[in-house]
Amino acid sequence: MKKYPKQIQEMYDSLNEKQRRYTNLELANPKNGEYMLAVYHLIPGGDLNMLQAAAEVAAESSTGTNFTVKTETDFSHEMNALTYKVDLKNNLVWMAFPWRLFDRGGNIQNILTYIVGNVLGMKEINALKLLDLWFPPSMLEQYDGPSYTLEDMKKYLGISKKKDRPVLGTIIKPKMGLTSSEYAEVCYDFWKGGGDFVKNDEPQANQDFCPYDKMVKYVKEAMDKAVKETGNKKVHSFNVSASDYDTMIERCEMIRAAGFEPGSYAFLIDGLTAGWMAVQTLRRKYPDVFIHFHRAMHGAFTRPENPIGFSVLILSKFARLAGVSGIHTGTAGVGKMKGNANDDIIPAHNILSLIGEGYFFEQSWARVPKTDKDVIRLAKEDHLHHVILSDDSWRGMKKCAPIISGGLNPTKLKPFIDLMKSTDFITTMGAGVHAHPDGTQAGAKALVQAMEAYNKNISIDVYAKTHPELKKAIEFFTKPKKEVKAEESVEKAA
Ligand code: CAP
Ligand code: MG
Ligand code: MG
Ligand code: MG
Repeated sequence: MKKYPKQIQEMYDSLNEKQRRYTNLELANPKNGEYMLAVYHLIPGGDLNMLQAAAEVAAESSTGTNFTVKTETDFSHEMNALTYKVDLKNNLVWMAFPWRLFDRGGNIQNILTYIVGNVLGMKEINALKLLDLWFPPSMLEQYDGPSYTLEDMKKYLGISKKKDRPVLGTIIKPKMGLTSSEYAEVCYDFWKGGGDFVKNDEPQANQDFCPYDKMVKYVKEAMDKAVKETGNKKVHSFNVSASDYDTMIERCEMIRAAGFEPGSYAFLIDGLTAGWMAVQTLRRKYPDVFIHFHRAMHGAFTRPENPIGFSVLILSKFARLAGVSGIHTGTAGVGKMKGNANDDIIPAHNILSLIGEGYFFEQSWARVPKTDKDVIRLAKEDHLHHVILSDDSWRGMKKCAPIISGGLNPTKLKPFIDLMKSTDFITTMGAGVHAHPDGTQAGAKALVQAMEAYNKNISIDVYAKTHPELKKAIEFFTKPKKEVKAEESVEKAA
């Protein structure tokens, strides 16, 4: 009998018996707490229609395969993922995943293996991109969420809430090739110039010209010297990514044994190339340390023109679920990497807020009773005022901080803050500091001066009149340079 709009009805009637078991366009209440919900952009492969292709994806990403098998049971059918809504105009499908499918105890890699695992390689799709996810409260409780947050780091650095500002950071450049002592020298120069935070670059490990133990030792000496001379606390984010668990832990323990006081060091992990097991291991083993997720390789999945993969929002939400303290979320095109507000700012706000807007789902990262109108109103505003996030564990999962880098320099600080409408992030400028005509210390001073100008609501051009390092930075970074004009990124089918 006729149930759905004509085109959908025809597609529904075309489903075979197996595909019907992975389709339920009348799912009463997807947000009943039993399901993790997902939205994919999907273009069918071969001669399949949207519902057929979606059913094949739902099968492969939950309990099924390409045929019905004799071993299925009534209970296994209850664990089927279900297509529950389609938007034929925009090639979108909504899918409900029984979250009991997932490994108990809060395992991210397990979920990804389902929802962006085999399905990305299926012949039944020509395009499949996971755009947004919604986690039910009953699932959130299984996951760690962040422990040491940007709040803790700002407190350690003495950044007051009243005069909030981003943590001013750099990445040591050249990306690779300095000896351990040369590396530490550059750290000292940045900290001496007034910077807060230095990170290893994403490939830093135990290279023969920069032995890890020597790098740790000399960074400690450089930090002690800079703290003494500036009177300010400093932080260094050490890349602890490694070939195996033992080596990663050995690097963490080496840092902790080197005498760094709690709060003065973070653990950087190349989350995609080292893997989610490494990310979650660090979160569980070191809840007192800022866990810094670098997302090298994410472009293979997230670039807007990639039809197969997942969005920056997906990566960022999983980082918060895993309990990462901060993750790179992109400069929304202000810097050198591709991206735009849709791609980068929405994720940044989502992982900061207690109730975050996604592309399709409003995600409450806490058990905020719908009746608690006050908390909901405050939570919606919180990424501006942090009114209740001073200790958001009170209500649920703590915030995860956006870390913004990729081609930024002091002239781009205000433009990015204006786009972000928040100073709740860490900025790390590599070339933006070390390419300064007068070197790293001047580059750091220029960054600090750009921040001062912002806080005083003075344009950097005016402020530069009395701040030579900023003046030189403006001249250097704004002189016309052949920029790779990124063609308008494919508007997400949001
Ligand atoms: C930035 C950076 C970061 C990229 C990563 C680099 O250096 O250190 O790894 O920003 O991109 O290696 O390019 P610059 P994203 O400041 O010199 O550009 O932050 O988008 O993940
Ligand atoms: Mg299989
Ligand atoms: Mg880098
Ligand atoms: Mg760079």
